[in-house]
Amino acid sequence: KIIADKYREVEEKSSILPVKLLERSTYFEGKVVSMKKYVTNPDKSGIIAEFKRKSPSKGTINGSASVEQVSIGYMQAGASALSILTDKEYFGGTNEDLKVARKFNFCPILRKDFVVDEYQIVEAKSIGADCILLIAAALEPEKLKSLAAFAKSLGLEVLLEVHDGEELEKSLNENVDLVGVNNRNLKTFEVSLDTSLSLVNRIPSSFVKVSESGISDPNTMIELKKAGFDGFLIGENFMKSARPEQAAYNFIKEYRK
Ligand code: IGP
Repeated sequence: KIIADKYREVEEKSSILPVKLLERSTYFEGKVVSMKKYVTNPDKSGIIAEFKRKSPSKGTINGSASVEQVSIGYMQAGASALSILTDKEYFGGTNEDLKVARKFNFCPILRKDFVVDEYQIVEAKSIGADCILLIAAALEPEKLKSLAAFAKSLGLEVLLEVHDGEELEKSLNENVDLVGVNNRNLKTFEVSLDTSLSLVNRIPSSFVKVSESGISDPNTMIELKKAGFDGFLIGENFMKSARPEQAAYNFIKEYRK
């Protein structure tokens, strides 16, 4: 359903605003900051801190947070990178959110959306993203590969999201930079960390490994790190707080103890 809606959205937008216009945006010529490098930098926490107002599984998570304040605070707290939702319909995000985060932060930014078309990749680049998400469950392997190649041609990095071994095997390709294992099953919304633990050793070492979703305890992060993960994508656990940046600060402080 989300994917079908996304195809419709892209079709409408791409006919209104031609790619040529996007190419003239402020960020199109800009330098990309490597998510791969920041996530594996041992001086940083490995956390990709997410800005997410709502989700299909939880409804409203935070209706009042400021993307400027939260994104700056996440980075001051010790996050390695940012993930900004830009899907409006299901997650309450906007391209403007990512632009604001870009304006105030030098770190790598993941554009969190459901990419189904090259148009969205040009758009990601034009609003200042460094990395895009490609979801194995939503794309045919051939299409995923060509979208990944297109992202690379613009200098963007690619995070491939999988949630089982089959998806990993059929969708992994050389244009991918980071592999994210989503602990949340997108069909049932059930969260299980075993998803990450059982897949980590099947991801070749040339890829940066990210565990996504449902991480709410610094000890869990320690366990995932020991198992071989470099990166940790954390959203709700921070965003459900009235001060997400403070929640991130406390979490990272506890993790470093
Ligand atoms: C963050 P959580 O449980 O910490 O809020 O999860 C992130 O992994 C999650 O938002 C996510 C997501 C996605 C959102 C993972 N894959 C794909 C939208 C689309």
